[in-house]
Amino acid sequence: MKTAFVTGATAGIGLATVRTLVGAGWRCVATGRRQDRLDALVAELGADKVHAACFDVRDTAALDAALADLPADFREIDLLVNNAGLAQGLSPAQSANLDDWQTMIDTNVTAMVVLTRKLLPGLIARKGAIIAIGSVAGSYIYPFGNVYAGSKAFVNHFTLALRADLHGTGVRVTSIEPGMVETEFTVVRTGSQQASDDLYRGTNPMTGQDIADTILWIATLPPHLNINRLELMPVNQDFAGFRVARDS
Ligand code: NDP
Ligand code: 8X3
Repeated sequence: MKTAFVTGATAGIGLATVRTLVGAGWRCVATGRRQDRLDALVAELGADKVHAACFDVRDTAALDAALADLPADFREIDLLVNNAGLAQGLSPAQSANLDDWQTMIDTNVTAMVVLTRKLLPGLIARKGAIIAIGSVAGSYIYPFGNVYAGSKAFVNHFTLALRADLHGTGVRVTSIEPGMVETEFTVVRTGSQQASDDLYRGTNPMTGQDIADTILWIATLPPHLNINRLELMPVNQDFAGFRVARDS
């Protein structure tokens, strides 16, 4: 039985990914800060299939403790899903809150590289795989995206860079770059369930399950195949964003 380590498994894409991988016969380490949701996931899927690791990914000491506490059956990681992340307080750069910027950099960038570095020796030993959830925001700029977009460009690019360093190891590395997925992401981004509902209404966005199914597909391809990067959008979203301002 293969084992995955899925960050951000208390909601959205990560939650759907754990359910999907376990449904396909995997074990999962499920991480997040909300213990109640992790406990519910273990109760739903079984303690033999899911190990709950409750910690803040920005806290390296807590990460180290969580890794040291992994039960024997969950220690040999075959797949790392770098998913935990957020957009917070999106606003014009000139009026942005620096704490919001720091939170996005610490979570989306620093925590991801620290965890990846710590799991790499085991992933190499097992010829495992890394799948990161970047974003279309890392390739196409939109107003107020600033640090979120920059952090996701980092995720996209760091993940591709791992391919080069892992040359010849047999480790597979994929950057998944989604557009709009209806999750709790926009509730966090705007601080409002109503704003989130308003954004998605009538757009037929992707779901966490769409991305989880994609992760399972990539993770179960024959070992000689590597999807380098995969960009997905709902049909109703596109990337035509040029604007022009006129002098008054
Ligand atoms: P959700 O808000 O639904 O889920 C985010 C997950 O990340 C939660 O499980 C949350 O857990 C976890 N997380 C956030 N901060 C921390 C932290 N400091 N420590 C531990 N866990 C943390 O959003 P999505 O499922 O949509 O987002 C998942 C990933 O997908 C993110 O990286 C996001 O940038 C990316 N993405 C999302 C898109 C979208 O449209 N939804 C599009 C493109 C990319 P908890 O709060 O319990 O700690
Ligand atoms: C966020 C992607 O399309 O919602 O990562 O801006 S989108």
